[in-house]
Amino acid sequence: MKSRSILRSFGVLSGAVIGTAAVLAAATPASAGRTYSTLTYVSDYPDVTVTYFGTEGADDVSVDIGAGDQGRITFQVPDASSVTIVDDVAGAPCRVDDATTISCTKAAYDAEGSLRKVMNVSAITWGGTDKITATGFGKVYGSTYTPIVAHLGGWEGNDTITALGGAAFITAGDGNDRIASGVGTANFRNSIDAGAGDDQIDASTPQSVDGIYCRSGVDTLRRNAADVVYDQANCESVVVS
Ligand SMILES: [Ca+2]
Ligand SMILES: [Ca+2]
Repeated sequence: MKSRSILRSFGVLSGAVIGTAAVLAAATPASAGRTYSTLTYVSDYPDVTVTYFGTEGADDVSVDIGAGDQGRITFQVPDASSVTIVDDVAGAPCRVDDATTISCTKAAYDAEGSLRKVMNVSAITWGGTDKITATGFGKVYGSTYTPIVAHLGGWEGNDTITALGGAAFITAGDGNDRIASGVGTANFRNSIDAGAGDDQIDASTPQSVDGIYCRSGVDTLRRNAADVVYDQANCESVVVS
């Protein structure tokens, strides 16, 4: 375990800051001057977005969205010296399990008796060569069962972002990134935005339906016929399988 003095933080947006397009609100010292306003999530009260923020260093974070109503959402950061919850909904769906693990229920009642459901889960890392992995096929019950969407953001650095589970929304940002989109979930199109850089995108997993931006740089894309490429001209090498 590395002994670097890094504040790892993690938050649940409270109802007070979840508007029609809420912005990440947990107080994490990323680089000075970074604009959080580029990240928006549509999440109306009483729905909740749970967000893990990495650091400017090389992060390795995985999130598993468990199946079933009692399944937990688990973040693991194997090389962290500690993990911290910086903001939580009253009723506390999240807890620190150990020095490298935080887990959350999919729903919890707040002090006013409102059931707060987690509809979106995010793992955001900044600079550094980061690894983000999402697994699971978790859904949350409302009037119907709805997939919990994993938002995975790598931003700068040469990142490896892998979504092996259900609904995924991947934003790789700058850097030469390796992106893989897994099987997806019914009635939801995974979203992949590779950002600038020479990226390798694998959206070819059977049953996954992806919407893809290659962006600038020399990109390699593997996809299947059901996928939609929004900027075909920016995808320098494409294999359809
Ligand atoms: Ca990129
Ligand atoms: Ca390109």
